[in-house]
Amino acid sequence: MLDSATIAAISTPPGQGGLGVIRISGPEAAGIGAAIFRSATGRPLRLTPERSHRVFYGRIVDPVDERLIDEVLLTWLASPHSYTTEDTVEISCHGGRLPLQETLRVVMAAGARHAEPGEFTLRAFLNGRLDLAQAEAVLDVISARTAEGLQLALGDLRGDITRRLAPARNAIVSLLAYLDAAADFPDDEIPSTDVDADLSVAHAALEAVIEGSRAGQLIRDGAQVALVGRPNVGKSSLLNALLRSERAIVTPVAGTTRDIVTESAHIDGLPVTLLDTAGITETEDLVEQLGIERSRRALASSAAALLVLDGATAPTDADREIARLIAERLPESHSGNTGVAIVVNKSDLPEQADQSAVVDIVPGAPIVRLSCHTGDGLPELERAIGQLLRSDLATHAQPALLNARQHWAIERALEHLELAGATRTAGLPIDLMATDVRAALHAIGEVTGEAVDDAVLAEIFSRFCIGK
Ligand SMILES: Nc1nc2c(ncn2[C@@H]2O[C@H](COP(=O)(O)OP(=O)(O)OP(=O)(O)O)[C@@H](O)[C@H]2O)c(=O)[nH]1
Ligand SMILES: [Mg+2]
Repeated sequence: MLDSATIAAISTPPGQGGLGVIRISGPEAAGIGAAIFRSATGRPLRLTPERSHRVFYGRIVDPVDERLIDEVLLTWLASPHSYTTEDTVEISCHGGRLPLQETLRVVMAAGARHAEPGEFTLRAFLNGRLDLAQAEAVLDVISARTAEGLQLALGDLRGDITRRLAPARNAIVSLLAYLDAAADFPDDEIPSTDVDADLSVAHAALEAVIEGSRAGQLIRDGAQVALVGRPNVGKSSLLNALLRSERAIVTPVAGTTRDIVTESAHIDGLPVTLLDTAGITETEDLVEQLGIERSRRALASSAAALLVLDGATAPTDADREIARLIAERLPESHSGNTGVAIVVNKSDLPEQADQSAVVDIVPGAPIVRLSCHTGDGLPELERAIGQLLRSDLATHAQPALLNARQHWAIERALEHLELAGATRTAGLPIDLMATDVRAALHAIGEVTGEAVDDAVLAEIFSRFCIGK
């Protein structure tokens, strides 16, 4: 699927900006650059390998009539030291629609064709500069939403996923060598690679990556946190305080929030979706009842919940009812993590009531006293939310960013290894294992790119933007 055409595209986003960049990659890149570029000195542009990685100042013109198009900087990257490994010219234009479109037009007229989405990265992959996992990490780098997510994506761009799969791959290859030899020379004494050891090394390495991907998913996609409590305790005020903006309506009237308000925030380095819910209480009001039903559902679908209490009033039946609803979650969560924090709000008010009658219903949940009005206690709550979300993860697994396709491929590799193990335990002929072990190797190859077909590649790279 690699063709030898020289491709070009505008690599910066549409709209106006300080700069806009046009990227040209392929064997004709230097010739096209020279055809449309006029240097300030009047000397012709010579883009030779010796002059790679230099920047030239000058003008882009339409070579047909020498009409001026833009004043630019042109960067020259000779093969193989470029993103695609091909000869590459990057033209930094003024960042407006016309300078870019006109420059692209003369680039096309000089012999380039429009790049497909992701085609530069596809070429980097096909030319062996990036493996497939690295190429896909480019998307994660571009779309990272938090500093931590960016670090992970950059790690993957430098080959982390493939490195982490290497122990599994090596064990499987050595196992296969043994199985093939055993099939070919059934009577020979073959120095026994320990089949079980190889299987378990491979299994453990793949499991670790899958475990790590739960952490990675949290860092990349974040988690949903529901704010629940009876009317008027300050759920909407807390949402606003966490967002540092007046997003939700706050009034002294109980039953203010009737539908769920959903907002994204960054809390303790994680992308978090906050759900402000309607206060839960027994009510005759139909609209309010519907809102309450939604609150219950929001609670069920969230990774963590904040039970908000009004520290200035004594616990009510409604508080206890909600606490019980929340406590139902407890047995489901892993590793001693309750998935719930209790927020005792309105700590600025002089009269504070004893909340133990509610708190005791949710044993083990961290309790944070705070005031949405003064902001006291907010940093503590943010840390507590971060801990709630993170502690649900396997403690040691190093985070990994896997997309759905990669995740699925590794799961499949694991399944095949388990089948291979079962074949062995059942005492079936040893060469029967080889089919599954080979399939496991193939599944790993789908992540690193050694075993993907063109249709899959086309699908993967179509998710990229043009010019990347
Ligand atoms: N003194 C004090 N008042 C607060 C605090 N937080 C919220 N309030 C007040 O409590 C009242 C209710 O606040 P809301 O945020 O609307 O409460 P809610 O839980 O969203 O209420 P519903 O939407 O009706 O369920 C408002 O008058 C707020 O100003 C606080 O920290 N201190
Ligand atoms: Mg509200």
